[in-house]
Amino acid sequence: MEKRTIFAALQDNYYRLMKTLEEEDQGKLKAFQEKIDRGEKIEPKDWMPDKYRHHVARQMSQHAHSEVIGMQPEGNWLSRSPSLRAKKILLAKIQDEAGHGLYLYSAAETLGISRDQFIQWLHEGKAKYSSIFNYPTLNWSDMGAVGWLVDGAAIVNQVSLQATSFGPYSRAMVRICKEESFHQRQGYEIMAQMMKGTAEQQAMAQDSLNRLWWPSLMMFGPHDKDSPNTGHALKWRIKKETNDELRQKFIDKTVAQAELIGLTIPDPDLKLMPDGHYQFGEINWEEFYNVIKGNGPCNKQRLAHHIKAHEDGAWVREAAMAYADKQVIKN
Ligand code: BYC
Repeated sequence: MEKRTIFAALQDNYYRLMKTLEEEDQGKLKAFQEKIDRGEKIEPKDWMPDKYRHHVARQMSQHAHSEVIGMQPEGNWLSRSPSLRAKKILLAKIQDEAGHGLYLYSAAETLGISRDQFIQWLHEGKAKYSSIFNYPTLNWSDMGAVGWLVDGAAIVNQVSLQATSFGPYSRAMVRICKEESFHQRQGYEIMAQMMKGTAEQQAMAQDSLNRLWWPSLMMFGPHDKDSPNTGHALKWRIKKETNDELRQKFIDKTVAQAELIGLTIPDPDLKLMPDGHYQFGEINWEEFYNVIKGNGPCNKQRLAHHIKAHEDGAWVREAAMAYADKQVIKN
């Protein structure tokens, strides 16, 4: 373990010593930009400016953390699923999220930063995960709303990210998107079932939508004008579309799905415009910033659970390392 801690400290220092764009070799920087502009992928062994490496590592690792932390609000309902069928489907979905986290950590590690380091940054509060997972899941219909809205929002974002410029991220997204569409459907199926049920079940479904609608819109991040990372992200094609463009796409496709099953979007300002897009009300940005600063309803619980699970699993990692060391000695 000692060796890994020293390695982590070195990596931390690397980021403090990161070159600015002005300090980079300008010829290489120009060739790098031209490659991106031609639509070619950047692969791990290709030259890239430190800032690009850092930007992609930040986004991918936060994405991986979101997948893993996102298992907690759903895991909360596994033992209380209303049928064996529902339980099996939810279990499969949660396992998929673990797999997504794994692909993403592995793809991010190709940038030269270890998974241990990413996790350490998460535990130290230096890395974020999606704000949505800091809200509680209070009843079974929240499982429907999470699948329908949270995975639905994630798909809109991730379909766009399939075309991202960093090769390993782009390829991970192709695979993840296939699974996400099953997740979105399982959530929508739960909501549709609830809406065919008793008045009480319908009220539960509407209540889930009321609580999770606005936090789902926040998943896309701040408005473009307040998004410090969007400039470089677009220039380097890390993001192909902006936060506001993706949020609009999500709203436009989700409103009709709500109406089809008799749900009402909790936004009195929602209005279909002649251009076919929905105009919508103001998002509570104070709430958003509060949640990403660590003060949401479940931030402390989510992180504490992750830290505990990580510590409880230390013996597995130590055993794997000891086994790997033995193999080196043997060969
Ligand atoms: N939550 O400059 P901006 C899933 C941060 S999981 C928290 O616009 P960017 C699932 C942002 O990081 C799928 N933080 O940033 C799993 C930045 O802070 P830093 C999750 C947020 O990167 C289990 C600052 O605010 N999907 O589907 O250009 C069960 C300024 O923002 C949020 C992804 O992770 C937020 N919502 O754009 C069920 C997608 N929004 O880092 C389902 C990958 C912003 O400078 N990520 N921040 O300290 C992205 O596409 C982009 O990173 C974002 C933000 C659109 C989220």
